[in-house]
Amino acid sequence: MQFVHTERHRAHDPKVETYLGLPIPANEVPARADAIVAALAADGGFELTPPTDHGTAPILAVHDAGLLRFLEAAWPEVERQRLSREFLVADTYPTRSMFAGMSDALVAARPEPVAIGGRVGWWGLDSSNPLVAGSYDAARGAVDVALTAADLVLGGETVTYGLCRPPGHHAAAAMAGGYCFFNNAAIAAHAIAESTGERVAILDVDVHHGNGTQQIFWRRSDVLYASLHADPRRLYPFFLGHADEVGEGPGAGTNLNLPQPLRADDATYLADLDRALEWIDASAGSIVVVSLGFDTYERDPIGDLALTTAGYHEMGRRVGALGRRLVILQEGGYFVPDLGANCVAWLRGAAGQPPA
Ligand code: Q9C
Ligand code: ZN
Repeated sequence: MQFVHTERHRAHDPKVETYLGLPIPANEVPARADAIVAALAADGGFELTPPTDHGTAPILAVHDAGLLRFLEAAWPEVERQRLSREFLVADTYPTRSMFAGMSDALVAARPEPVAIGGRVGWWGLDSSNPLVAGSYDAARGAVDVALTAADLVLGGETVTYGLCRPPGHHAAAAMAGGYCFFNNAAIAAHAIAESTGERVAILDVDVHHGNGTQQIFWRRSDVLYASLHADPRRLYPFFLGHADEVGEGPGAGTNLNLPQPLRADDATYLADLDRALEWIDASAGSIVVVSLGFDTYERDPIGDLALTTAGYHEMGRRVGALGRRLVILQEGGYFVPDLGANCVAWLRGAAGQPPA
């Protein structure tokens, strides 16, 4: 199997994030990718392919131009103002209750702030998403990884893996957050839909609901979104990911959320995975984009489900058995010691190989 990876991710190297206002060691760190690359190399069945530069057009096909402008300008602005922070994070957000009672048109016409502290809240979801000197460059690299993995499948490969870092599924059209800056999977899915004219399905198995991906395709019928995730009443992103979110307008019925109970095990999870796979199978299309997270793992420090390494092999096997071509893109997963084994297990399953 070809896997797409670049060292560019290393530029995004936050040391701390904030958790309920206090600094904690960052979870989304370069060592995550190092662990996966080492395990894929040790397996021997994976061939490294570097990404090609796709420019900003595929990003702008999915994201608001203002988000891209902000992410590119944010760190230079921090330096220009000599803010003397090792990372940028917001403290003020345009929360929905602030606008309660105002007309949609008037709310939509509120201008973007000019101060960096206002802009980072304007374009952000949460304060646990540190932006550092190299975040923009790394995020551009992750998009190129996703698009190159998609190109390989469009060129005839049956399954490819893109080691995206930073991840992407919390990033909405006009919002970064949850360790995500650009939505790698959404950008790839949109590019595939454009290029094939076919319906594309996204299967999101990160422990967190992919609120950004759901938002981007909410009203679209050409991209399906199915997600298994911890019930948002318990876990980030807290405000979306419920089962009654099914899409609207032309996208009505094209969104499937399957919230999971606390400490869900392999059997519980795989039963709902089958529901998601049957739902995808019932729709036309030949390519599935997988948002792959290992924060469903029993030892993950920020997840609350209880999947195992053997469970990941079986999950990959069932997704591969759909018989569709797969563009598998990395999202979360924060228990670094077992990330490599979990990733190899999943990918070997998807390729129809036995566990290592
Ligand atoms: N104490 C992904 O897995 N909140 N993002 C973390 C930790 C944000 C996770 C709080 C979690 C975002 C791609
Ligand atoms: Zn996650």
